[in-house]
Amino acid sequence: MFKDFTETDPAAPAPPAGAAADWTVPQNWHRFTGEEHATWDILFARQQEMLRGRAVAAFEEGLDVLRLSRPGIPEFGELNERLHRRTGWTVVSVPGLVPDDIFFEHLANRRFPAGNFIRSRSQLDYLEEPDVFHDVFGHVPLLALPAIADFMQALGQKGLEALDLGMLDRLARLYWYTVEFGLAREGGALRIFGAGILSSFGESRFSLDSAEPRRRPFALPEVLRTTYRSDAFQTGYFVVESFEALLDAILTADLEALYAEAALLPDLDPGRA
Ligand code: HBI
Ligand code: FE
Repeated sequence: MFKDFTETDPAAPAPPAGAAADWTVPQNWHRFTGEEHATWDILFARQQEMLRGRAVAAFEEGLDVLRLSRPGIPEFGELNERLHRRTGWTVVSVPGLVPDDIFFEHLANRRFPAGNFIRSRSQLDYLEEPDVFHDVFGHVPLLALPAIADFMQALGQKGLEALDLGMLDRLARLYWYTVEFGLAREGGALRIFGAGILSSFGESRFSLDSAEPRRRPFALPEVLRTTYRSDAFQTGYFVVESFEALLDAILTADLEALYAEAALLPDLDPGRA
């Protein structure tokens, strides 16, 4: 699991040395060691096996059209040729967590920031910050699907607006319960589409098979009121019926009105009965 990366410093720190004003850095692919590439391969093989029949169909298609199953950490130049051709998205390299405004500005411009490092071999299941495996294996395949590509861009735009309104905590819940921990119903079966689950060995089984967590139909006003935790498996998930419906929800909602409405109501616990 990873820590709550929504709590970045509002006093917008300067980018670290070597990073551009938008916090991007060259991927410098040749710098990855053989051990680091092998770490990717271990994680990839383990997740691909675990996710068989568990991930939404578009995830498998994305892995395929982006040729992500070739060994080693993907080289972004090559990955971007395929991804950009499909949906106009590109992956950019960042040193780690970036400030909220920078993050959403990238998404609003169809650039997905990916951590320029990989977890250590001794910590395959623990993530302090999103690394290249979480970001590229978890998030990027679905960016090859037009509805998700558009949804992610809309999250970027709405994230920038929410920052201005002082409502980022609410928008972050929408991000969390969809892009990170979303489930979908496909042909009557529950499937995973959130990157936080897709990139987690333990939670990819737990989220679908365990009787513990609640699974509720996705409803935007309810999501905006639902708290989450970032240091344990979720106690509740939201299930979308289609990505087109999800996209439509964010594009047609009056988020400012929903934020105001939510502010008058108590927060909801994701694990409630
Ligand atoms: N930075 N690199 C990186 N990756 C993220 O997912 C990220 C971030 N900065 C801010 C942020 N996410 C959050 O504010 C959103 O997930 C809500
Ligand atoms: Fe993520």
